[in-house]
Amino acid sequence: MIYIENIYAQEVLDSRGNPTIKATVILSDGTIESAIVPSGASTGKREALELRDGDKSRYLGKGVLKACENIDTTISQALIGATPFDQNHIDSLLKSLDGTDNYSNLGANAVLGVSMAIARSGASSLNIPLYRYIGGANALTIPVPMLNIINGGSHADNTVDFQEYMIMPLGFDTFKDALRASAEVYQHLKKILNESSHITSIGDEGGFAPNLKNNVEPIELILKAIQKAGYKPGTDISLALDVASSEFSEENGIYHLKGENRKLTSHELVSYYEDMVRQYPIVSIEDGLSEDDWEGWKYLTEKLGNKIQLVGDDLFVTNKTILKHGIEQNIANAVLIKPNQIGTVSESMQTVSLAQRNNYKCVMSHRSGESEDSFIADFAVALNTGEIKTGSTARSERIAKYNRLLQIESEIAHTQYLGRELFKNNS
Ligand code: 2PG
Ligand code: MG
Repeated sequence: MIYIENIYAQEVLDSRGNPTIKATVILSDGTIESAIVPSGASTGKREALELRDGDKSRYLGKGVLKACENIDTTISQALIGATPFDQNHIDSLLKSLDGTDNYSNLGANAVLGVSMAIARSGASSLNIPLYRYIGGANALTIPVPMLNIINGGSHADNTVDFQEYMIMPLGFDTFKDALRASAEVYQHLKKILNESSHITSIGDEGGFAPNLKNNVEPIELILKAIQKAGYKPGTDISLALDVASSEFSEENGIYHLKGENRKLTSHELVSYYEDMVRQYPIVSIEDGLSEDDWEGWKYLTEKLGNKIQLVGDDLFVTNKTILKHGIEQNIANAVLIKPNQIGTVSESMQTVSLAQRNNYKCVMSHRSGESEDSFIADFAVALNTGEIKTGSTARSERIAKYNRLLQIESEIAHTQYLGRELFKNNS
């Protein structure tokens, strides 16, 4: 019987140059696999705990040596000898070993690294791809990407309040064509920014980060780029936003758009979105209101929930209990899936399954601090999430996921790319 022979951790760097965890698992058959954990900037309050050392003499307090030590001692002691092929059992062991709801003992970064590395080692030992190992025969949907080509908010040092302006290539038959079109739009956007004397430096997720006069100008620029590239906005390529509004909400339910120098109530912000949706081909808005503004979210969902996708990120933090409350109260209609918000592979899968059973859409997602690890590409295919958000078509930590999806698409004989079908029920 094949068993886990060793588990160890290493402190490595993420795409922002901050330390993160690389967990490695060795099986008794000689299989060695690793996983690197990502890290967010605009984190939700209710996310699982990312354990940092807080020792200011190293990495400005951001070191992860304690979390590494937890892997090297407590976690490895508990898991050595176990089978790698029972992911749910492994993840339950990790959960009870930690003993808290949010992994505040061991650190969700320690736990997720091990959880992902074990899944990968299981696949590798059986000599099958990760998406097939996790998803079985049903893993065949290559997700539609949401590509973040203009960065603002806490992912860039510019005047744009909204965090992410994304394109969604819906009008294509394959992921490969969809990605090519997106990359062309990105290059045209660069030219357009250059021609209008805007800077073309990029933000954390590889999108451009120009200083613009309001939160609508990025949309106008992107629409121009889509047309210049020879595509039809709204037919070939649509738009998606991650407003990340928890970042600029104030305690009293007021949203402070600093770039536009004005303050709005939740209802006013919803009207702002309604105007945008009327005017532009926007098919999805993430975190349109803050994680604490559930009343506002109810209103937002009433107003726009049957027209566009409303994604809860900070709102649900990949947590099935919180998502369940949202479903019961008719809040949002989609959930962002970030494994490090919840801690393990199995818990992420449970949240996806709850969403899918209730007709909520799922968007697999990277974090703004990423690495070369492409686990989420396989994970999205395995769970048929149908959508993935993993940055623009620049920066290798983003491209690693897109390139992996190209590989998967070429490996599976009959994949499906559901671009045109994704939002066909929306009015
Ligand atoms: C988000 C993410 C990823 P962060 O808000 O959706 O784009 O950002 O990882 O900083 O939370
Ligand atoms: Mg978000």
